[in-house]
Amino acid sequence: MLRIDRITLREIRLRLREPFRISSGVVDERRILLLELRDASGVTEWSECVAGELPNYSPETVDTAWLAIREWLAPRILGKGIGVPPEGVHDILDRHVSGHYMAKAALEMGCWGIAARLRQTSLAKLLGGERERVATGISIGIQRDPDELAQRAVAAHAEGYRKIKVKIQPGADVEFVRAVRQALPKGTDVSADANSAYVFADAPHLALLDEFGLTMIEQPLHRDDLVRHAALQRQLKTPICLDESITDMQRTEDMVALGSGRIVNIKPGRVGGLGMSRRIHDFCAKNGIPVWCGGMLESGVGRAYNVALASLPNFLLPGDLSPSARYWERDIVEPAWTMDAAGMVTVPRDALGIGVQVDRARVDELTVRREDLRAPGQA
Ligand code: OSB
Ligand code: MG
Repeated sequence: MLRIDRITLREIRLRLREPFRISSGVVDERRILLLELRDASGVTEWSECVAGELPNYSPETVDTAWLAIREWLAPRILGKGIGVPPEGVHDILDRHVSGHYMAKAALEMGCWGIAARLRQTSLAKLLGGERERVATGISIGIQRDPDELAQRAVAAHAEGYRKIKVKIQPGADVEFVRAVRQALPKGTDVSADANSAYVFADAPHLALLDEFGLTMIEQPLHRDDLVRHAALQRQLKTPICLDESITDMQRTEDMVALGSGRIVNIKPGRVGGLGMSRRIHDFCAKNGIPVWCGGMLESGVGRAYNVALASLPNFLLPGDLSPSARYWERDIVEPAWTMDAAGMVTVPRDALGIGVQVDRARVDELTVRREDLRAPGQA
């Protein structure tokens, strides 16, 4: 059993080394919501809420997540006995609270981190992860022109990344992808992510991407549009991968039933946590759908949860699990996340909990707001 008696919410600001542009917006300084959970035994662990600054990728933001956690979600687990492993947390948080997946996930994942520490094991082992190292790809934001993008893709490939994903949008797609494909060695794993920038009428245009042999095109259409994704998939040779659309089990089942895509990007923050990530993973494995772990420009805390998850067996494609130095001058964890020359990240299987230590002094320095939530009657 675990029993969370205090949750400290903090917002920190962390500047990206360079702005990251996707079809729906750009971010240069991350507002990161961190949670520090304390078990009644005194054990503590950190988790991260992946909500963004603006409701462009998802309806949630840092501010809505803070509100949801404080008002509706944290009170459901504070002071309550929770089984280990904490598979039941998802349903406790989900009952009669719709949406707010990222807020739920931050709490749910924190419970997994605490549970691992209580069991004196690593998060990766507690989850049932098997890999000792996981393959990583890079997600490159939209650039000024095709040459600039191609240069970045070449540099990333030289660093060892095993998948090059480029963000696309109308006006920055076919010629950009062509430049990347031409600049990289034949056979390099290249994919494109549209973050819902297209509509179904763009199908003939998107079919122009087929000639580049992409591993996938990620989320071309609106998050709610599984029906048109299925129609689009029938017109494309390139496999569609769904990201924003996959928020729970039903959506994953519907994707498979309708044929809305052939690959799934799992982000634990987007689906309400690690328990649901694992259920989606298992369902996809049974249905022959490869999955990979997406990223949300997390700090080293959020990355730890992603890396542990990506060590499960059906994570068959490289994840967006770039090392700390890709994002930050300096991460908030020790050790910082690194990638070897073969594009592999080591899973901290033999460490306790999430496997990295938070640099508390630095987090204190970066904190712009803080709130302690406690179980009723708790000091
Ligand atoms: O669609 O995968 C996405 C970042 C923010 C919002 C959405 C996405 C992304 C990324 C970044 O692609 C992946 C990473 O963390 O490196
Ligand atoms: Mg995506």
